[in-house]
Amino acid sequence: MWFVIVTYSLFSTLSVNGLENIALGKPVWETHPWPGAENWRANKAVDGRYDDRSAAGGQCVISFNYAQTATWRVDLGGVVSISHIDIYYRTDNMTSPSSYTSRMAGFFLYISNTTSKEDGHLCFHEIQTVNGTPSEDQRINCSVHGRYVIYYNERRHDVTYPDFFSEHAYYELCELEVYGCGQCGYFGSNCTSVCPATCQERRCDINTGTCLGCLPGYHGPRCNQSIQYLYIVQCYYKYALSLSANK
Ligand SMILES: [Ca+2]
Repeated sequence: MWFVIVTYSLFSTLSVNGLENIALGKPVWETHPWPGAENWRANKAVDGRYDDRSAAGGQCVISFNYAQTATWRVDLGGVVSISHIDIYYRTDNMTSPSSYTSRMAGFFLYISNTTSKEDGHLCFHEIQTVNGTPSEDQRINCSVHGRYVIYYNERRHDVTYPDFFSEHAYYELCELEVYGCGQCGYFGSNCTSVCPATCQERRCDINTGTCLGCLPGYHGPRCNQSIQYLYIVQCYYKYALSLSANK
C-alpha cells in the first residue's frame, strides 16, 4: 500500500499530462541567500516538496531581507521546449490570500538561453492593483525554448508601488515546476510527436509543431515546402497570369 502511495506521489510530481517537470533537482542560483540558513537555500524550490509552505518546513527557498532586487533561477541543463511553469509560493500554511502575496506582487518570470534575464523572453509581469493578489499558486503558460527559468522581483526607489506591496524584494518559492519536453525534437501533450526534420535545430512549437525556423532551402510553418517547389509555383502563377492577360 505504501509503495503504491509513494509511487503515485512521485509520478504526480514528475509529470502532468505526459509532460515532464524538467526543473526537478536541477542546478539553481540565487542572489540573496539567507546567511546560515541551509534550510532555505535555492535548491528547496526544485526539491519536489511543497506540502509545508512555512519557513520552518524547510521546503522553500527564502531570500534575505532588505533587497531592492532579488533573483532566483534554475538551469534546465540545455535548451528545451517549455509549455508552462507552475509556481507555489510561501504561505506559512495560511489560508489564501496570505500576507506573502505582498512579497510576490509584481514579480517577473523569464525564460532565457543565457543566465541573463535581459537576453530572455518575458513570460509574465504584472503590477497587481488588488490587495491579496497575485495568488500564491500560479500557472504561467509560456511555450518557448530556453535553458534558464528566472524568477525576479524588485522594489525600486524610483517606482511608486501600490500600498500593499512589500517594502523589499523577495523570492520565496516553495516549488517552481517547469513542464515541457526534455528531449529535443519532440512536441505535443505527451512529447511523443516528432518535430519536422526540416525545422532549424529540429525545434518546433510544443503545442502546434510548427517550426521555429527552417533549414536552408525550406519554408512554410512546418518547413515542408522546398524553395525549388516555391519557385515552380511562382513560375506557374506568372504563366497563368500572362495567359489571362493575353485573352
Ligand atoms: Ca520545495
